[in-house]
Amino acid sequence: MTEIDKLKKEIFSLNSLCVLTGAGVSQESGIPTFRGKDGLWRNYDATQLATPYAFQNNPKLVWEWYNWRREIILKAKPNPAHYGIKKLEEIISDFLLVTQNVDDLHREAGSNKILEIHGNIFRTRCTKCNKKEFEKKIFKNEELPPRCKNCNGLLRPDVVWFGEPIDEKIFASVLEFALKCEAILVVGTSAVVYPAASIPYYVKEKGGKVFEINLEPTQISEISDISIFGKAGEIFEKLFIL
Ligand code: BJW
Ligand code: ZN
Repeated sequence: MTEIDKLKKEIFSLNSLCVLTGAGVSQESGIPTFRGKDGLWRNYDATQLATPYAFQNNPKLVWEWYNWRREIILKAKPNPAHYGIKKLEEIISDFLLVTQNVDDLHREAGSNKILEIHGNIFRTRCTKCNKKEFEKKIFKNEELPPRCKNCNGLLRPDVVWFGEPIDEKIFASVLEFALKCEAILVVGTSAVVYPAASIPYYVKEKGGKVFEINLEPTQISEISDISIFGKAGEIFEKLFIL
């Protein structure tokens, strides 16, 4: 039996499943990941731009990066990994998708039971009055950095940067589910960013199973019951050929 067959068998016997996704899930949709050679933009390291310090020092530069990403994302379509995860939501009664991605592609693929723990790239938040707005658009270069229509405060992307806490209520819901689910499927994340990377450990500690799909081994592979190495979209296509 191949690892894919084993995973298929496990999935069809589950009553509850948590899926944790990262940038690798959207790679086949043409969206760059954060780490490795993919994570470079105009010679800037992506992880250095996703910080409150970068925004404080140069909001225009950080906005240019987010605007460039918005442009790529707006052109992108969900791939078989997004659709496969949506299918899992239909098959398994007690289901939760926890995504670190801000690109909205899971929702575009039809996922409903989803928590976006690092926010959403199309939502802005006013740094002065806190007003949030969601619009799938690209800003004109001369509009950057954008200002609040309400109070003229500086707008920021409503995403979670390094050193910033994840919304308390959202993370409480994630933990509640992680501590009761039968298994977690971790897809396309390097699992180096906390607290997201701790979620599979909570599941494992409570006796749940851990499954992983990634191009290469990660820290999660050590605690994983089934690891499948390859492109997530291609693996989901194979998983659901019934
Ligand atoms: C494929 C594929 C294909 C490719 N198919 N696979 C404990 C220890 C050490 C440090 C910390 C700790 N706890 C907290 C910290 C600090 C920090 C942290 O974790 N640092 C580490 C890097 C060391 N964490 C934080 O700061 C967090 N906040 C926090 O802890 O707050 C505490 C606090 C409490 C109270 C008050 C104040 C503070 C916040 C972390 C926020 C992360 N934000 C970002 C940006 C989001 C917005 C945006 O998109 O711009 O989130 S950074 C970036 O990394 C982004 C991602 O969601 C996140 C994870 O990356 P991901 O998704 O795993 O992508 P990659 O590129 O790393 O990996 C891609 C993977 O896919 C690879 O494995 C490939 O092999 C694979 N792949 N193609 C399958 N086709
Ligand atoms: Zn405002």
